[in-house]
Amino acid sequence: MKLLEILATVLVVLAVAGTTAGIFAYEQVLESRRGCITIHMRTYEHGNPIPNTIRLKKGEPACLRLTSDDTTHGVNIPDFGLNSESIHPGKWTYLRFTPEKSGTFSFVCYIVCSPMHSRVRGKIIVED
Ligand SMILES: [Cu+2]
Repeated sequence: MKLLEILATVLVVLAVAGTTAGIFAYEQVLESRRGCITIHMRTYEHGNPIPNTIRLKKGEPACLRLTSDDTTHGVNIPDFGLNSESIHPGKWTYLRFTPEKSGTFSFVCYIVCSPMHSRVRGKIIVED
């Protein structure tokens, strides 16, 4: 009887873990299909964000899918008054917005991530 209880518990744990992993993987596929642009944040010393320049369309909803390849970062887009949540290595953070003006704008890191933190930046080109 004890063995059956242990086996049942293991099966329930595996089912819950498998379902959670499946939902997470499915969500990632959905996000990529929704047109999210993936940006890998990196310190200046590690090469800065990749890609470093992204292109968006004015008036069209945008989705940035952010992760870090080294340490914790944060994305700030001053011209749009936007901050992402903290971006941790191996995790995904999403920043959604609709650019309502065209031009070339900077995105910068707002979390001190390295001695050259102030140089962690990229470019957003919003086209009409
Ligand atoms: Cu930084």
